[in-house]
Amino acid sequence: MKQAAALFDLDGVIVETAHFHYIAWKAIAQQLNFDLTPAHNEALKGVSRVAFLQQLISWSGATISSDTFEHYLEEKNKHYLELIQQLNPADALPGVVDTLRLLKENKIGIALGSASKNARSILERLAITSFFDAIIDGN
Ligand code: GL1
Repeated sequence: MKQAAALFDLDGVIVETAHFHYIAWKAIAQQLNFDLTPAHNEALKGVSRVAFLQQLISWSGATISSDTFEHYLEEKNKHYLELIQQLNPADALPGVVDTLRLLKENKIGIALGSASKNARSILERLAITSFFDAIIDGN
């Protein structure tokens, strides 16, 4: 028997997190003496953390060690996790919770597909984790 399911992206679909990622990436870019603009950020939306940093380093022309690379990844994520502390259930984009509820009532499977490694933390902040039958994230 075929079963219907709905698959959601996270960033920009369930909640607007792009500005938080941008603030955190911009702080790393500054350390590389690179001015990360909203246009650069837009071009990398949906790109994984590692791939984003690789592109940032390429744009900046900097050469860094693998230890520094790892350090930047950690620093960016620590900053991002601090920023998303301000998210709460009211920040789910309009219609998201109603749609999830409707899908649940109609026994339609609900899945999340996101490149973000913080997807579970975001769903928790929005208090909507229990709607999801499957979570496929950057991990
Ligand atoms: C990663 C990047 C973000 C963004 C998301 C995809 O998130 O760092 O800039 O491109 O993937 O929505 P995260 O750091 O949460 O794994």
